[in-house]
Amino acid sequence: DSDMVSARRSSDDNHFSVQSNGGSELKQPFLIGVAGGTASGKTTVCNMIISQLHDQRVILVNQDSFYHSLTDKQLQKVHEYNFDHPDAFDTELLLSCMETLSNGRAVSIPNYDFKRHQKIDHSRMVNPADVIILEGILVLHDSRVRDLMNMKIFVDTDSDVRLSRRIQRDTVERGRNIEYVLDQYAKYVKPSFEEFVLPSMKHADVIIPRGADNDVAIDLIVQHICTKLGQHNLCKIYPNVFVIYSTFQI
Ligand code: UZR
Ligand code: MG
Repeated sequence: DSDMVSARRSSDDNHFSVQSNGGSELKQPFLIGVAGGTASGKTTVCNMIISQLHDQRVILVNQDSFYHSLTDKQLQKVHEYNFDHPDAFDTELLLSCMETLSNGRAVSIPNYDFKRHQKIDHSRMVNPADVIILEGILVLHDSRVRDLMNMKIFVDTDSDVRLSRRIQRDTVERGRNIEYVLDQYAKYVKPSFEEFVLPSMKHADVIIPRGADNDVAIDLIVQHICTKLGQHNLCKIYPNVFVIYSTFQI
């Protein structure tokens, strides 16, 4: 199949470079994007996938980490800032971090403080892994980010369920008042969902209805990842075969 063919071909093309670096350039991680509206259960779906991938090294990257820091001027009018718009994110930085990770190299990912709406000084060093999951409302919006993904998932949960969860989370966990949460939802969250998040669903390979309640969908996704990783692991054997072969030739 196509994965095997490309692995074979690249081993052939890089006959000697494969020998010199042990074929490490072929150990490309499997990159998964998980999008969906606010409070759709994206994080829970990701954690369920991760807990079922026992034998793999998995890392989770959140699009929230790439929020732009607000300027003093924007902070004074924070109620008028649209955190649900694609421009709220530093997509160039997200793209370069994901490219680095998908090339199997470690990268430093920023940390974001939801209370201060600012990047935190210390960032998180993320090591390469077998599976990289990128989660966030708009991870399927930018075509360059989508093109890096081996699998694109959209978590499709009813809007009323999402709004009630959002109210719960923002009032209980983030100490916001309900008037503010509802105002934000009507002014920015819902319009941006309709304009940017929902249209990105057409790019998904898999749509999960009812989010984290859907055990069957999550099982199927994990099965698929394992199958693909099996192929990736097989691919990793090819460089060694070539190394032995070329050693004999010499
Ligand atoms: P999830 N968000 C904040 O509330 N504060 C911030 O500083 C940055 C983001 C919210 C944002 C969006 N909207 O709806 C939500 N607002 O985080 C996305 N207002 O996070 O996918 O976990 O719901
Ligand atoms: Mg979340």
